[in-house]
Amino acid sequence: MSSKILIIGACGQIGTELTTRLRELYGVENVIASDINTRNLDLVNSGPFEIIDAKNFNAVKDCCKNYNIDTVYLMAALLSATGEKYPMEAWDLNMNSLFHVLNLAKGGTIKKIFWPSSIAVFGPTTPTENTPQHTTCEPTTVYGITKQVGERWCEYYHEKYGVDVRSIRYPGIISHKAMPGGGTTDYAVEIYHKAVKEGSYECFLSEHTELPMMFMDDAIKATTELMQASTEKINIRSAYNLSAISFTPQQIFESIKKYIPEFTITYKPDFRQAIADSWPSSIDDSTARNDWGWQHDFDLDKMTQEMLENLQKQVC
Ligand code: AKB
Repeated sequence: MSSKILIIGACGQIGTELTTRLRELYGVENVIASDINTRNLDLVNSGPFEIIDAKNFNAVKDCCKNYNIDTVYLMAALLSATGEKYPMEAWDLNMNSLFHVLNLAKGGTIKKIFWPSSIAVFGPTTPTENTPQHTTCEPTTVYGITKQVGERWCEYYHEKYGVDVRSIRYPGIISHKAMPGGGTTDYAVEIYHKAVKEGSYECFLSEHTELPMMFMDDAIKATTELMQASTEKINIRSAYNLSAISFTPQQIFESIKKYIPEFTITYKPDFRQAIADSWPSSIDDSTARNDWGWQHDFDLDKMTQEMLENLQKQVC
């Protein structure tokens, strides 16, 4: 039987587009999508799909064995804003799901893991501009703590048990297919939807809050390229810094206004402002660029054009 890929959390914002891309690369039948429910029916009906609770070790193990899974992409997680509301649930899901796949790899059931980390590993004591690959990481959110601890465990399992686990510190990801849920960077997706559908947006971050961001196509490209890179190119087994663009709510608003001049914005910062304030404004990803050749394609205006074109088609 040929080896296969399992995506856990396939119905989420990144999982949805990652599933499509991996199926293009490796064939529909070789990529098993899974999630805790069937909330994305297009995805559920587009190829092999299993309902799996990422916290259930036996469910993950049985699926890996039944399909002869070789590689797992673990995309299930509670993000920064939701994690602050449900700290124990975030710890439970984010840590136990990681241990399950690390232990399956340690035991030889699977061979390779992709696990996403995040800029949330950084905190107020981290240098905010061009944040280096190796720097102070004192996160102040539960989500950030799970990602920072997860990175340590990934490196530990690689060093001690030879587990081939690879990871990226994703910035905020912007896309027009599945909506993000429960993140602090979600405003940068909502703003496009509101611009197209309502012509105005009330932003939950202040106008000058600069954060690292990336268009989904770049995030998917980075993920597949990292996983395809030969082992000797992977020098970081915690998680790679990854960067594309940084902008503020004011700058994304101005970019949208070039195409929708009547668009208006107001600012009403909420609890997510403190989370955003604890994160860097830009990231130094030279290690990823040097090690496995990472390059981004989308700047702010190119992303805005792509987002508006696609969202306008959905409205028509
Ligand atoms: C969030 O805002 O929580 C996520 C992230 C930066 O990891 N998008």
